[in-house]
Formats: sequence, C-alpha cells, structure tokens
Amino acid sequence: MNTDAVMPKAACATCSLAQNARLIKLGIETGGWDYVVALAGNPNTGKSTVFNAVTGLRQHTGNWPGKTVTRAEGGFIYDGKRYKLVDLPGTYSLLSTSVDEEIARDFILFGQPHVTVVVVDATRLERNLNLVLQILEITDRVVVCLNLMDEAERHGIKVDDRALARDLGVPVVPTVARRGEGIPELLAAIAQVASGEYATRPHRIRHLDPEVGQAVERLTREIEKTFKGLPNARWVAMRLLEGDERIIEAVRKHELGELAPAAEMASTMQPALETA
Ligand SMILES: Nc1nc2c(ncn2[C@@H]2O[C@H](COP(=O)(O)OP(=O)(O)OP(=O)(O)O)[C@@H](O)[C@H]2O)c(=O)[nH]1
Ligand SMILES: [Mg+2]
Repeated sequence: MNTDAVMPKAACATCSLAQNARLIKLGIETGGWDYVVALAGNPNTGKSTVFNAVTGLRQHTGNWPGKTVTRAEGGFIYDGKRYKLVDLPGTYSLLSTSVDEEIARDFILFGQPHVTVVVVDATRLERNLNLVLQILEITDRVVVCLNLMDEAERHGIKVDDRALARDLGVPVVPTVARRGEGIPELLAAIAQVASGEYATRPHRIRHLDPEVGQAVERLTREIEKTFKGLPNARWVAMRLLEGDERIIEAVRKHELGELAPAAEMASTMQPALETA
C-alpha cells in the first residue's frame, strides 16, 4: 500500500481545519434540534465567547463579570446533528441568589440540557471547581472547557488537564476561546458526551447520615408527586431540608412547577438519547 496516499488523509481527519469543516453555524435558527447544550460557568470565564465562536452570533462580551444577564440561544450543526446552545449568565454556585444567577441555576437544574459545558477560568481553577462539583452532583453529562489557557501560561500556571479529567470523571478540554483554539476539540467532546459514546464517571461526594438520607428520600417522593416531571427533585429536597429561603419560597409559590413545561419539552428527546 502506498503510505504517502494514506498518511495525509489520516492527518487531515484530525487537524483542526478538518474538524471545523464538520461545524455549520446556524445563528439564531434553533428549531428541530437533536441536543440542547448549556454553557454554564463563573462570571467572565468566556462563555459568550465560546457561544459566539460556534453559533456565529454576537453576544455581548467584555472583560468584566455580569455581562450576560439573561438566557441566549443559538444553533449549530456538528457532524450532521443539530444542537441548540444556551448561553447563560455567570454564576458562582447553584445556591446563588442574584436574579441573573437564578436564571442560570434554574436552567442548569430544570431545563434538562443534554450536555452542560462548564467554562472555567484556568487561572482561577480552585474557585471555579466549586460550581463544577455542584453540577457533577446533578448530571453526568458534563464537559469542562478549561478556558483562558493563554492567560494561565502568561502567569506561569500549569494545569494538568488529563489528571483533572481523570479526577472529575468527565472530559476536560483546554481552550483559548478568543482565538478559537480548542473549539474543534470542545465540539468533539460535546458530541461524544451527548451521544453517550463517552461514558462519564462524575466525581461525587456521598456520605449522608442514614437518617438524613431517609428524610431526603421521603421529601423527594413528595416533591415528585407535587411537581410532576420536575428534574432534580432530590436537589430541591436537600435545599428544603437545609432551609434555603429561595427554594422554600419557590415551592410555596409553585414557581418550580412553572419550570416543568421546559423540562417536558426537552424530555421528548430522552428516549432517543437513552438508546444512543
Ligand atoms: N485572553 C483570553 N481572553 C479570553 C478568552 N476567552 C474569552 N476571553 C475574554 O474574556 C472576557 C470575558 O469573555 P465573555 O465571553 O464575555 O465571558 P462570559 O463568561 O460570557 O462573561 P459573563 O457573561 O459576564 O459571565 C472577554 O474580554 C473575552 O474576549 C481566552 O481564552 N483568552
Ligand atoms: Mg456572557
């Protein structure tokens, strides 16, 4: 066999130009999607920059926290599958209380994205991992986008992305989103997690006292009965037991129930996902 003829082809398939050719930016056209992907992360980590790079849209970006204050949607096709990408406001925690943080929290918890991409700042990894670990508690379909790698390098910070991926149990993709670096690899990881081809094994902390565990289970069942189709009822139960005022109020006002239609809409995709 003539290896010269084979080699360039093989190299072509993995180079970033070829991978970008697998991407079609759809702008605001998001109908008929196969998968919904959420972009979560602390404020100012580059979520909207990633969103713009893959949708071709021009969400507001800038070097200060709190620019994205509401949910923005855009679409793209990757390897023939249609994706709806949701850019969220920055949030430090799923227990946050500001209005824009609540928008992000509600979508991550109840919007049932097929994949949640957590965009983290490689120069502030320790602080950013708090949200990553919280999200890993509620979903196993996570990709970590390790952004601002150029800044990390400039500050002499080295991040072992492979060790991080191993410890977290989900793909970790280093990127410099502003320059488009790592975006093809990020898209490939999203596609693999969405289809189930990459079976994640999320890092979870589970050491509930048996009595607390029983209370959580009982309350979870009650919540599931009251708010039919609501995902993450267990998370809600834990917050209620902790006395989280916001969640108590949302339950009292039946605001959690209002989120269920969005969940139902996305859940029509679930059978397809499970058979994938
Ligand atoms: N040096 C560098 N700058 C980046 C990178 N990615 C994004 N930025 C810049 O970081 C700043 C924040 O980016 P945004 O995309 O607005 O961040 P965001 O996470 O959407 O911010 P909020 O919506 O406020 O939470 C902008 O000035 C971007 O140009 C990167 O990889 N390297
Ligand atoms: Mg933003």
